[in-house]
Amino acid sequence: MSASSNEAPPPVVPPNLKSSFQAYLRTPSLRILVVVGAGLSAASGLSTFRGAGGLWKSHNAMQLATPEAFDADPVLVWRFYQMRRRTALAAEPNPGHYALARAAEKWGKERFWTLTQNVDGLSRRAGHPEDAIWYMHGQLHSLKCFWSEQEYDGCGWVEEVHKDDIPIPDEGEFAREDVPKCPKCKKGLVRPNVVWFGEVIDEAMLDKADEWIAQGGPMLCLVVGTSGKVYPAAGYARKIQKAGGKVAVVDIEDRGEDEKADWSFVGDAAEVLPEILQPIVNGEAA
Ligand code: BV8
Repeated sequence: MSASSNEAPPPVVPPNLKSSFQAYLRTPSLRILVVVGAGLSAASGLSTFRGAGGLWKSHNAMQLATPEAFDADPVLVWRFYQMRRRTALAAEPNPGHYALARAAEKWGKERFWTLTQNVDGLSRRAGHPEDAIWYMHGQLHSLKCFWSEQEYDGCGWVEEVHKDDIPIPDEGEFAREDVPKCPKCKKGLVRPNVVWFGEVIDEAMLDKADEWIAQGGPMLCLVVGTSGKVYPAAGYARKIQKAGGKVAVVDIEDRGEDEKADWSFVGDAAEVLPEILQPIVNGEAA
């Protein structure tokens, strides 16, 4: 093993920005709310929603992630999700996922709580403590019953599936009547258990997030790899700022201005997060 491979990777963060941010991490009883988007998984090879890879077969992901789209063409929507399940299962968590997971382990769910918009399962596979992360938009690897656009919550059947065993090819011949029926009520269709546009988000968890912010005290919203276009996820940085907290943004684009950030780290989340969260992960900032 050559000496060079033992050396830490070259720093990606400007030293003065990093030292200012890491000084703030040492604020006694600081609490951090992390809001994660598709950019965290980009280094794992998963395309983002609005980036170059955001289109799929001339469809826009935003048009397919709705109950109306599923009601109109369940085969097309299932193909979109099967393709994403397959690529997610074939991908590996990256150092950004691990940095967030290790920091959550160190500080615990009360002081380091992650809200992820991602449904790819990579945070879970990085060992992110389950009680310290909220999968706001659901998970690709979970299924539920769907009746129709009006009653899309179906009969309540839900099942976790972590293997690629849903019999729906993302290419080739497949007819509407082949879309799996709900095994419980036999009436509804099986759909991905994700929150589509226009569908409500877990009210209890939304209240929990507002209570977390209302606790006050020193707070930081760490916004990682999201274009900040989807609500309510996009609203937390402002809420924390209004409550007297600070905001740090990690994005491959300079989104600091958009978020009126106190720190804007421009770079790959897979490289930036392990570097800036080092004081938490190695126990210096307890
Ligand atoms: C709801 C699951 C009640 C499925 C998704 C208030 C104002 C305006 C509109 C609304 C509002 N409140 C509610 C709405 C309506 C709607 C909404 O927000 N619409 C938007 C488009 C205007 N919200 C809802 O419907 C939500 N429900 O609020 O219910 C209600 C309902 C109707 C009306 C009022 C109230 C439900 C939203 C959930 C939708 N489901 N996903 C699936 O995944 O298939 S959202 C989808 O977009 C994904 O979850 C995705 O994560 C999310 C956000 O996208 P991003 O993650 O930000 O990804 P994007 O590609 O956009 O950006 C990537 C970023 O990463 C970029 O900044 C890029 O620069 C950066 N990047 C790239 N590479 C890297 C990187 N950064 C770091 N490192 C890298 N290597």
